[in-house]
Amino acid sequence: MDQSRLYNVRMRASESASHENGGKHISGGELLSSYRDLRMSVNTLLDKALNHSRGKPDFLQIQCEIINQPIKRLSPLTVQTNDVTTVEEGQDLARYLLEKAGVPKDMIAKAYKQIPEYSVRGAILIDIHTGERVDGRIDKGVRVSKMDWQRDNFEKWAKSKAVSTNPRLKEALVLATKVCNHKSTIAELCWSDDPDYTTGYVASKNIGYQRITQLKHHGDEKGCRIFFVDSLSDFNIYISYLEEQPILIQWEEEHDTRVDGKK
Ligand code: PML
Ligand code: MG
Repeated sequence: MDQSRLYNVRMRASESASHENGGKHISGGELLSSYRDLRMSVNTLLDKALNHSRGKPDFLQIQCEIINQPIKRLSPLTVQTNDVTTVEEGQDLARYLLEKAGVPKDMIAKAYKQIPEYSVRGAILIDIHTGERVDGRIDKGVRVSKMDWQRDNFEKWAKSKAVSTNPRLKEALVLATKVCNHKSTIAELCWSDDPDYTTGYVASKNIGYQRITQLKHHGDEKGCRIFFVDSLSDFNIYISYLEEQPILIQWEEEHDTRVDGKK
């Protein structure tokens, strides 16, 4: 067995029935694992599914699959935390940051009008020129997969940046770094569907990963994940990048840059 080969390990859990049969989404998770660490990796995702604030799963699936494509390494987006005192202040800041990232103001307004209609477990894609949803995945949305950040390197990064080793931050930063690395992604807007987690973020290549401490009220189970996209001339290639391209986040202190781009 070649120990350098990695497996994509993914989990999904839902209540009442499976997702495709109308069950309520409880939890999902993604990681990359060596063969040697597979047992531990499966247990990590099993723990996540069994101890979740959205409820106890009645349907739970964990899948392991060898990765055959070359793995691309990316530096994490720069991270900044914006403390806000109300959800209104947080949402105003999110709109401001989306505009700064390159999404036209009227399209941000159009997207926000649609958010209450969505009940999607993955991400939705919105075209920045029309403000229309373009993924066509109805209530499934797009699930970004095949990505991870090895623990030692993540912990070294967190120590150097004086941020906590919060696993949610890690998972979301891995995903945002992968998504924003594609030239067709202009920005991502996200907040959690977990009722006890109010921090969300706006991310893009130019503004980095901008955490906002309140994007929803405590107790609210409605999450949001929107990718604002431009020039999707080849929709299938974009989706295949999100779902299939294996990515490992790799932080190198010597290549680190500040938000303004200087060393
Ligand atoms: C999620 O839980 O699904 C998304 C969490 C987004 C924010 C993570 C953070 O930066 O703390
Ligand atoms: Mg969640």
